[in-house]
Amino acid sequence: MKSGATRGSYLEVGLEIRTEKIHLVADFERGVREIVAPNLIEARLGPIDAACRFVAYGDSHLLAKTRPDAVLEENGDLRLLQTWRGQDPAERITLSVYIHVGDDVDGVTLRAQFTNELQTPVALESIDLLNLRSDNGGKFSLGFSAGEWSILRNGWQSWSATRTFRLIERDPAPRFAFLREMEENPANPSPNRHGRYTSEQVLGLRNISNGQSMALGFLTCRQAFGDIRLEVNPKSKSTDLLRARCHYDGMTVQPGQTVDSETLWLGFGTRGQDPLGDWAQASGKTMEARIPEKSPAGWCSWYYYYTKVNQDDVYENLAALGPLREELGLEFFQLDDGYQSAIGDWLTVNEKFPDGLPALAAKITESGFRPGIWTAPFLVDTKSQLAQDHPDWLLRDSKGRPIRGAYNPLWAKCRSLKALDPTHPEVQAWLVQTFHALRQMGWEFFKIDFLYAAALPAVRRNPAMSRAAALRAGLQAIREGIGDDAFLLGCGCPLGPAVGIVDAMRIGADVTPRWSNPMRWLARDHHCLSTLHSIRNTIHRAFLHRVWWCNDPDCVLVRENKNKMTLPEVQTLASVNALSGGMVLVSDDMTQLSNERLNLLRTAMSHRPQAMRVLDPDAGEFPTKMLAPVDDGYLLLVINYNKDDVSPIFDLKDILDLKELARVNQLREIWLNQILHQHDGLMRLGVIPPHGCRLVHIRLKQD
Ligand code: 9PG
Repeated sequence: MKSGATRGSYLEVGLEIRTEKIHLVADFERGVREIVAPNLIEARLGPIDAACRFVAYGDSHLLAKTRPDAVLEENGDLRLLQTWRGQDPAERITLSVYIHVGDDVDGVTLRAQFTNELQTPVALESIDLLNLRSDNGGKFSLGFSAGEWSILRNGWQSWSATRTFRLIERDPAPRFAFLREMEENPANPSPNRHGRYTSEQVLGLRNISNGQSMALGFLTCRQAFGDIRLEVNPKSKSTDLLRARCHYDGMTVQPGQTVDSETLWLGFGTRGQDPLGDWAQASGKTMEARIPEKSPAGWCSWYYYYTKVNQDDVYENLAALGPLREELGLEFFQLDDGYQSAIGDWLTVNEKFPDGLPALAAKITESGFRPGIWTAPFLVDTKSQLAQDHPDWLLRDSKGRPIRGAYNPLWAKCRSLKALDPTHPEVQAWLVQTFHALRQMGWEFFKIDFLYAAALPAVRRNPAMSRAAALRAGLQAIREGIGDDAFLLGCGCPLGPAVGIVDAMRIGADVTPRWSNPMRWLARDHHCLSTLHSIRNTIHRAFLHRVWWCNDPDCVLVRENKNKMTLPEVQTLASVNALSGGMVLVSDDMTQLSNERLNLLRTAMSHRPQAMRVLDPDAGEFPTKMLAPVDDGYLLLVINYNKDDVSPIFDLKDILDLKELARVNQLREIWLNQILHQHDGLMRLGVIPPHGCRLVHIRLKQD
């Protein structure tokens, strides 16, 4: 419902657009002066001050702060037009921002069009759809003090740390450059300073004292990586900067060409409402997310055999898994890194796999599993046949030197790898052919890894493609090669451009056969391989599951040998991954599993709901409580991250209304197989050992 219209004289001309949830106030001085959530206390921001940066005639220019022309379009959208004039006054660059407020979007959407009306190409750096700066009169508040905010920071790619922060916490950046390249957006390192946060594609904010919340995120990521930058003065707790930026990385825009920006969405909510979830739903819908009906379950070779895996290991595990297949509901059998003759040469095997790839796929299929295979399609070893044959396919720096795609101290043969340029038409054709060939051999499940390499800052063959567009083009070529019915799992992948192409996505760090990793302290690396980091991301990215794709929380390890995790740690990993509703692949030597550990796996596999909800996402890095609805009630998980025992009491009234509470039939702790009791909703969970958990089946009487 819109009740706004232009009114008054020129200088006072203004307009208002009102819906139940949003009031927008605009005028010809500043464009959108203020956006207010009328049902919330002190929830407002403005002015939005859109801007863009580009290079024309050899110089960098910023188009901002001009007095925009504001027009109320026929469909009720507000259009703001900003113009930059070139050397010849007839030549110009325009930035149009379209603002839509309406109940159909449950908030506000903003998108822009950048048009080059010069006689010469320009290089587009960035478009800011929102650029609120306190030094320019910008104001932002969400329920009084920012000291009460919980800030969700989303990492760039699969492995990047994702968590909530309080203002007193810093978002640290790893000490070493090669880690920042492999784990974070190298063009967007963690600020590592109090009050400063950069979140990729979406920022979630909640005022923890009054429950008011806001989500600000890009619905789309087809052509530009989008990020949200928040800077709060830690002393005054006032906001210095809130900015939503699309990054075009200097891509060429030809004379007469228009670039459509990604669409930004802004929404507010009170306690019990979930604007972050609303953003995710809208984004998944816009990007035509692929959501498999059933989350895959199966086996993966990596976390036991690593690169040393050989053909006999594969055959032995196939034989051991056969009898368990139906009981555990295992569908996929996935061979990971270690079979290939070189990184880049995916169709030829090394001496450890004498039967070759087609025979291997056939053998897996005969055993009743769907065969899965690992590749790192955008990485290349300089000694590979591919690099020898096509040195011109590599991504290069401005001096023409091939850039580093990955540095992995664990790869003995080749620690440093280069990256392929998927904007090169020949690379695209090679991707289609290679993946088509793998599919023809019988492989049906494709884990594609180290995908960030395609989106590293570099000089690209096609200068009209940004980093995000380059990655998406590469992923599309792979999808074309494997066909629509094959299962595609992304890993090490910047998230946004993969939505609508992959079926599943790794959403956290690799698990390790130990709870934590000393690199967290030694290298200040909060992204690194570590079971604890994997669990953290599985929890904080739970809201993306079955919305953008099927989440892959990484493998479960249940073995006793070659595993430094305690039994409670193994149970916690299995519980989080099962409860998440995402993929569950086990990665042990199945010929050596004890009955006890096999039973542990049976228990985990028989408790896989569709999805879970985090009850305390604002607990900081490590939320402790998760809940998942099941047919006859709920599964509740409570984790102890401490190094000492805890004996918590859980209040069922926090999750059940009084009617449901009266229907509680049985409370059973699953790992101990123990009946728990409640009085007036209060339930003692007993002693939880360090890094252990309690998984409670709350059964309700069915009426
Ligand atoms: C195979 C592995 C597995 C695993 C993937 C990925 O930062 N690093 O050095 C780093 C190395 C390996 C890695 C992730 C990060 O693991 O996540 O499941 O497939 O590759 O090499």
